[in-house]
Amino acid sequence: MSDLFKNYIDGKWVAAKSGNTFENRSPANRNDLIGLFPVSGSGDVDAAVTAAKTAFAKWRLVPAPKRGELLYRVGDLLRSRKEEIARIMTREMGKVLKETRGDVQEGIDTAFYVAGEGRRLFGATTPSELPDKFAMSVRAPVGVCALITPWNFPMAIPTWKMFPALVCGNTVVLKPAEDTPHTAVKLFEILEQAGVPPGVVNLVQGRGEEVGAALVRHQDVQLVSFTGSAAVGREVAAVGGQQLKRVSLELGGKNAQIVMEDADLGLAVEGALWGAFGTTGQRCTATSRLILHRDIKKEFIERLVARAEKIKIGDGLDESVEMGPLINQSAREKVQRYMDIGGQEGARLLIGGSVYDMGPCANGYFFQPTIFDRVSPAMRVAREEIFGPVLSVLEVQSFAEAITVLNGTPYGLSSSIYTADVGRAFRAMRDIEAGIIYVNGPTIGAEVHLPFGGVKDTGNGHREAGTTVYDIFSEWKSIYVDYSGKLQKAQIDNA
Ligand code: UN1
Repeated sequence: MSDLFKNYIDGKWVAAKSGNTFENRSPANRNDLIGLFPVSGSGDVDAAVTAAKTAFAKWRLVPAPKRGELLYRVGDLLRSRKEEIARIMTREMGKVLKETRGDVQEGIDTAFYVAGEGRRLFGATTPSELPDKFAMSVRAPVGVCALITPWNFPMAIPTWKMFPALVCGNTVVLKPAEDTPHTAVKLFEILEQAGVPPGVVNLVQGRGEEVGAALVRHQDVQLVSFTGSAAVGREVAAVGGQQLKRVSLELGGKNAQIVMEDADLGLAVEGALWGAFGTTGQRCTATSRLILHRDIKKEFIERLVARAEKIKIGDGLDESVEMGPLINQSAREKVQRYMDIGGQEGARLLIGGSVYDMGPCANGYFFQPTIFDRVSPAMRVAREEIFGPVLSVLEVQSFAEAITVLNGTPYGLSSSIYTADVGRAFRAMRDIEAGIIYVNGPTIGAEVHLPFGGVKDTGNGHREAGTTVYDIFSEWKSIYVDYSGKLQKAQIDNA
């Protein structure tokens, strides 16, 4: 008998109305069945949204510092179960334990950071232009928020949406990725244990086409926060646009690391390895392009390849393993397709390029660390998000060309430059078109108290994390209090 998991709606664990379930298997070993999870539909979404709508009436009136205190409890519980959840996450989505511990840590960091915000959520007071009149702006909750999240950060991303939503006084329905339902269950166990009131947080498992779509079009959902592909993001935005719903999108990336001829090459090699092959290249912030100055290119590639060849591939639960599998069969097929595309376009394969199925890896979705050389900016392997351990190397002759090449993709999430020249570093900070820029560090590793998001096709202008996330999850109210006892006319009486 496999473990059978449920949705969490209105404070109760319930099966999907259909009674159907789907299997969740480990990407490191298809024979490892983790459990059965509900195949939900629009009826389940309706129940969850109704619960969230009802709960909103009370939750919005709970003082924000109290809402924050609940998040301190959630943070404490997450911390006490960090190792357990990291192991569950590695088993279910494949990245190595060190990284899943980091993923849970990101949830813990967010919990404590956001909990403190319960005593801030600052608005502004400002003088009125009229006598005996007071002016201020305050934040108000938006209402029922649908959170649709990916599998690559199954704790960090749901929590960095949910906790800010809650502290602002919203209620939420989470639809986690089909590949990581178990981590979501763990998060909800903790929310329940911490005492989050029924209906304030709801979990509906299932497919994006059914659950996600039903949430996005539901009339009682005021806000959709989605992290995933640009293709799905466009559909979410279209429906949200028709309904004039607030939609926050966090989409793809084609992030590049520039290495100039004056850089510390050892440091830059380490950065490229971590950025490209950490999380098996499956971060929105992963390094998928390496822009090398021609003077150091040969030496850099030799050092990089020598290190990449030694990366130990395997089950992430083995502490000695450095790179786990891809998430599923279709992800691996996609990466394989890009091997053909790169080859046909004239890119040269330096290492990798094939599935990895040695020994115990035969039953998982493993792929070799792969590096393409002789990539030019117009090639698809230089422009499209592959979401796997594939790095495309582009050669440049100058700093100006490096910046032009870095900016030459439809995306603008993360970026990096390695240089010892402070002037170049500042010019890069000014001229790079990306939401996140690292100087002498890899493209991955954003911290929770800075804005996270990107420009161009990476999103629609919002920034999660930091203090900017509250502009997603709250409405501004401008309030004027006239205590003059007479009708005062702005722009007229004081002209
Ligand atoms: C993602 O890539 O989907 O900045 C999120 C990072 C992590 C979050 C990544 N803190 O790499």
